[in-house]
Amino acid sequence: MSDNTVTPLAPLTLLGTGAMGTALARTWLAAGHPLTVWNRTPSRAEALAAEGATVAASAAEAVAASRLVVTCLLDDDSVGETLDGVDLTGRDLVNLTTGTPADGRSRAAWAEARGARFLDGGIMAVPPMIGAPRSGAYVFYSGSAELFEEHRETLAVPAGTTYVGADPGFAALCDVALLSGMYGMFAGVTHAFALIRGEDIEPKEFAPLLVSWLTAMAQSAYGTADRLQSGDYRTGVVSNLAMQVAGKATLLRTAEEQGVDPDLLTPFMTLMERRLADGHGDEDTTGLVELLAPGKD
Ligand code: FVH
Repeated sequence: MSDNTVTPLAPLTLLGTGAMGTALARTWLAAGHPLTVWNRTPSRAEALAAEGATVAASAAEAVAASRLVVTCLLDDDSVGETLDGVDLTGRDLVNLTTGTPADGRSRAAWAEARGARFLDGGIMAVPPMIGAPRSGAYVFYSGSAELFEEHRETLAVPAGTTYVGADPGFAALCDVALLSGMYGMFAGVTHAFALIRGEDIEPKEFAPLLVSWLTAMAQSAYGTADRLQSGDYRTGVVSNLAMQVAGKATLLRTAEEQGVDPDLLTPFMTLMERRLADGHGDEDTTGLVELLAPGKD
């Protein structure tokens, strides 16, 4: 005889129904999780009520409704304001609000002092990627491993899950490190388009060339990682620093010829020159990490 019993999906509470909170909420509702939501501005939660969410009248009421409580608010201060005076005893608090590593660590201590287990999260996605199969969306998690294991399936509904350790600051650290890498890339893309601006080169024709070059060059991060871990910055070097610094003049002169402000380019060039002047011309750019973060090994 087959057992037709259906295990009910875990209920959860979500505080914050802004753009990201709403996207998260919709995936849990669509998957069949009982969901209680609260938002400071109640009108922003109304659409979710029509989709099956229970809208709580206060953050305290929302927190009381479920063991698993997810926050997706503007910043760490708004998390503090929202949960100020709310009883967190026995709750599993998952904070998907973007913050710094120090925010994650202090929020963990704060939550634990109030009787809650704590997991911090860094969302590597924009709202349209949430719940979209094959979008590549995922969330870095760090903090209580027990909490993560217990709620892993529920947390995996909106996006992939990557647990990066018990230190509650690590999710934010990985999140911000990836975002910082992204802004370096945006800077390069901006400078490249500025160079061709006003020339007889269509940006739309140039874009695929830029994307394929950056995609190929991004692979160099693996070599950088190998050298950082071995401490040997000379092995596996493909383009040495002496050659790259010599080429710098061409890049800067081209910017000048094209009437492009070199401000996005010069900080990196200056770092390369400093490392070369320190006698590291046979390395590649790996050693610049030491210049940016000295004395950390
Ligand atoms: N949207 C994105 O592209 C990024 C992708 C990566 C992750 N981020 C982070 O997600 C957090 C929430 O972002 P969001 O997109 O939902 O942001 P908003 O639509 O602006 O909604 C903000 C919510 O926060 C509430 N809120 C703001 N201040 C307070 C406060 N003092 N007390 C209580 N709630 C507060 C706000 O409420 P209301 O203005 O509607 O009343 C919204 O619910 C964020 O950390 C991103 O960095 C998103």
